[in-house]
Amino acid sequence: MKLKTVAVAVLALTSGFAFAQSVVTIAHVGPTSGAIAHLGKDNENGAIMAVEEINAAGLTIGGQKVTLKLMMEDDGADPKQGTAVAQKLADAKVSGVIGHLNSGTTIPASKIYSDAGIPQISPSATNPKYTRQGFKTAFRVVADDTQLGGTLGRYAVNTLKGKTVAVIDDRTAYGQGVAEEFSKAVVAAGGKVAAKEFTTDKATDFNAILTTIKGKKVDVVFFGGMDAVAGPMLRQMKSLGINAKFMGGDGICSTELVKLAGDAITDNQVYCAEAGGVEGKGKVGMDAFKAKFKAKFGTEVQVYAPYVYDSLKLMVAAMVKAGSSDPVKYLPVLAATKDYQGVTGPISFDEKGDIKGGALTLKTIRGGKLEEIAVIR
Ligand code: ABU
Repeated sequence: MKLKTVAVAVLALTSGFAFAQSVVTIAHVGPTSGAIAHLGKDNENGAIMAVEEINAAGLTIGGQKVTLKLMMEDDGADPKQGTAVAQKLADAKVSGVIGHLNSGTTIPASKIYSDAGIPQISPSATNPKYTRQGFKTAFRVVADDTQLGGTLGRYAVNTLKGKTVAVIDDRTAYGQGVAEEFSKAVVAAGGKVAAKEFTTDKATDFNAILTTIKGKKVDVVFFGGMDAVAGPMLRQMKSLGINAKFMGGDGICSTELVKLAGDAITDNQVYCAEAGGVEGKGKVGMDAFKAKFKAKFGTEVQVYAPYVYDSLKLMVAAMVKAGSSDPVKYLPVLAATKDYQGVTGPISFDEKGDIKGGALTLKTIRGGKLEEIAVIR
């Protein structure tokens, strides 16, 4: 017993990482302040739930009883704050990172985690670049903007019968990327992009760009950005008498959008897609998660809390399988994840760290509620 304690102490002293200690630290990062704090908090709550469940069940890694500690950080959805937080976590030698929420923070932070050898799983950043930088430490459990924008663009033309569309983006890595993919798909499907406008992720006044768009008499307005901007934009569309369909990616596909837009939304006017989805028997686990989440936090899931929950649990599962929380040891096991059964469905990673066969859930708003139209693979 004594020998074992000494051996543990020596390992702890000689290792850069906390793998020989009885506390393993995983960090969650998202914007828990600012305009999309409701989304950041949603993600953070997913991490809290996973950690509490793991600790309650008891965790043993490499024969040692371990307590999991969650470090919770706020990046404010700001790329500079995101890299500052990433550096802080690298300096703290955390065993892994779940985050960030936004592509604009996830991508620059991923270089810091890669340099530090810290595995990172983003539960929601959808810009394809994140996993195309050649970093062995970067993983994503959702579909990307190529799938999101492409599917929505085809749906706008083929199903909604939109002949002309206007595209607005918020100039973020996510907004620009998803808007570009949407535009490409619209054109490929035989539609026309009649207007391209942009705003910012902090803007509140869209009258100038919406007045230009009104003059183009488009069938569909697509917004590449987040719900905090989409809500007021929908209100101003209504004030200006623009009756076009309104589409967006996962950034607007939240329960909060309905509150932010108020009575500006009519049934079957808004279409969006979550970058994941479950069908059939998979819905049982997801529904149970949502009920448990509501009972614990008193709020509905916004979008990505279940994906955070799965990300954290699968990272810990890789540590258990590797018998170590040392990233050098568990990273190859994490990369080899195959058919992990999460509440968001089965998760396997491809060679880039992307989820294999990622799904999308197409949704609309009816009666003030987000309703699922279809899960698309
Ligand atoms: N995927 C939507 C929100 C996060 C992001 O990619 O910026």
